[in-house]
Amino acid sequence: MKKSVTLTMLSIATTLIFLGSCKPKNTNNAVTGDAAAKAYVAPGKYDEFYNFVSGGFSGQMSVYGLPSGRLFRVIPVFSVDPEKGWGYSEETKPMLNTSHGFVPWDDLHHIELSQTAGEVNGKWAFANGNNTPRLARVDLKTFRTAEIIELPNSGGNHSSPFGTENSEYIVAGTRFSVPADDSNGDVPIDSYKENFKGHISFVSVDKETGAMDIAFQLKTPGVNFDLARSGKGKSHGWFFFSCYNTEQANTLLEVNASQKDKDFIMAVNWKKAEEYIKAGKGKKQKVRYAHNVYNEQTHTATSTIKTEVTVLDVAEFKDICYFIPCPKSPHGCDVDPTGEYIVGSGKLAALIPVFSFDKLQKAIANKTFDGDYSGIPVVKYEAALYGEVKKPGLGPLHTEFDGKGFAYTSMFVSSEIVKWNIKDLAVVDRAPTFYSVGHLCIPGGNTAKPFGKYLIAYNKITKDRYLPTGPELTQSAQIFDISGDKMQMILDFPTIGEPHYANAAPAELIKNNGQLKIYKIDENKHPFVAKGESEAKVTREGNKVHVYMTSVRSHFAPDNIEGVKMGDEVYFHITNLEQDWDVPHGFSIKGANNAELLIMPGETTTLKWIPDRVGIFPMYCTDFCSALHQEMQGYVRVSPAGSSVPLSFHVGKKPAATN
Ligand code: RUQ
Ligand code: CUA
Repeated sequence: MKKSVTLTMLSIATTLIFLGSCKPKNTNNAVTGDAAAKAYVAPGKYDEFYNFVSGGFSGQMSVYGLPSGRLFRVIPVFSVDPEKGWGYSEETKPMLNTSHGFVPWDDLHHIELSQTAGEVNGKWAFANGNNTPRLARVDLKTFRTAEIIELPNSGGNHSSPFGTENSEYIVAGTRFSVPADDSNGDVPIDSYKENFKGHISFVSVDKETGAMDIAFQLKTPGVNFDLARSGKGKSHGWFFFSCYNTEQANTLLEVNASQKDKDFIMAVNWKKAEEYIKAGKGKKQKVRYAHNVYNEQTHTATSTIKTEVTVLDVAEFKDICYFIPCPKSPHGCDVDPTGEYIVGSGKLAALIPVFSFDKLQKAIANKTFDGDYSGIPVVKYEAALYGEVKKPGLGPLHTEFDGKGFAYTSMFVSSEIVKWNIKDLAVVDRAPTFYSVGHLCIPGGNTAKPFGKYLIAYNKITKDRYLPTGPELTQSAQIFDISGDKMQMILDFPTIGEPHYANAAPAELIKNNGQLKIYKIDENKHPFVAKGESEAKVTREGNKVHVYMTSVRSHFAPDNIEGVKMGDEVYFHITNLEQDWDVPHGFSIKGANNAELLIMPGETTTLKWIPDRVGIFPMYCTDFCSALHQEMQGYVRVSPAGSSVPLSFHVGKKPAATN
């Protein structure tokens, strides 16, 4: 007994030492020669790439320029953003609805840009919500979140949003296995092995509109799915998922899920799964999940609760899923641009296994199996292995490719990027990062066509890199020039939240994809639009007061409103009449338990306000829109309940009309 306790303690200690990070030596030799010039984008000049970076626990996506590292925009996705009224305006609140109600935050880890024929196409950016499992689609014409779909049967959507080479599907693999939504969840946690299941959602994406739908789910043994990549080229039709906790532990995972020498990469033949679904082999399951869609005509989101999903139990279909042993607690699972090589990054492994798609196919055909795991065949390690990268460094996490025959793997523990040759698996270069690098991004580095010029490391720790800012220091990214044989660090830049993964696309592709500059006022189908000042009005229905308000440089119409009473609910529906690019107006009113609105040209947006006291309430435009922005203001008079002050409104000398 005593011995086993000591052993456990020892193994905890080793694990902790191993997982801690060390600071590389030579911290001052990182930036050399012409580095600054390579990251310099002169004022007024454009960057070469857009970099879409996850905000981690901020729940948002940020957009930077490469190689300058300049921050262009924070796109609110899963978290409310008072700056843009996201989740505060009546129109956007439904976007954050879930089967649990309004969930105003999530943990956004990964970004996937939509693809055509294995290449980034500049249409959409997908993002995962890791907490209340969700998948989001951002429209790159508007840089706004256009759709969010919740994922049933899931707990923590980490293995997501990775997509196929034509974005036929974006996958969402559960990190936490949990009892299925339609089973009795009131079970002992210790019954993990019997009752907990994994689910992977295949979410289809409409080629034209981007509309998402859960096409089907695969029910799998209860393990933790971590990352994933689709096959491409020759391996199109397959998907690969890294799995840890194949020990099926439900407590103290840092020890109990680190027992086995090898966990798995799960290879999924999704084309086969698709055939079974088409043949009606899936089981319909009762579930509840929210599907939220933003409509650009009505400028309004709707949230629908859906109640059914189609599930295939992979144990019942012998040719959908195969496990490939992978040392040890694999995190990243990455596929090279040709689709032949599958790289597993075991956090606790001292080497990097590279699997061959051709060998895997042969092993499956010849049934070169090592038994099964919960009814799923386990392919013999050597039978699928192309080779191992020896002594790469400590704590391999993620790999990206440059399209020139090289792979780059992040080493969390030894804080470095290791460049290696995909063919002979020889390490050819190492560059220190500062510190504890997580994901890497090479523009297009996850696709069939990488733009192998820059590599960005997203680091977990910065320590002495920036001026201190209290107990928490900024997270950071570091850009390397990888156009030569040796990697050269050219820039550090701080990031919002915690950057996990990122994708990048050529600036030309996004810039020329038909960027939306204004919403056309004639096409505005918002039910409370006022298409000109003559349509501005205030109406009352019971205790609901609707203000049809317009904004134009530099006044609101109406800007004086009387006859609002205690007990009323006031809805300010503000239409921005401007039809010029980049002329938003803002709106705010004193005491609103809410945020500002930021209304784009031609758009209508609504702020709900429940007055809490009698008096005069100033309102004003929050966005500096013109020389007379500071004059863009008005008043609302609130009278006691039951008061006889009539509802009236005006702007300028127009007589007060009543309604
Ligand atoms: S993770 S730092 Cu959430 Cu993608 Cu590897
Ligand atoms: Cu409108 Cu300031």
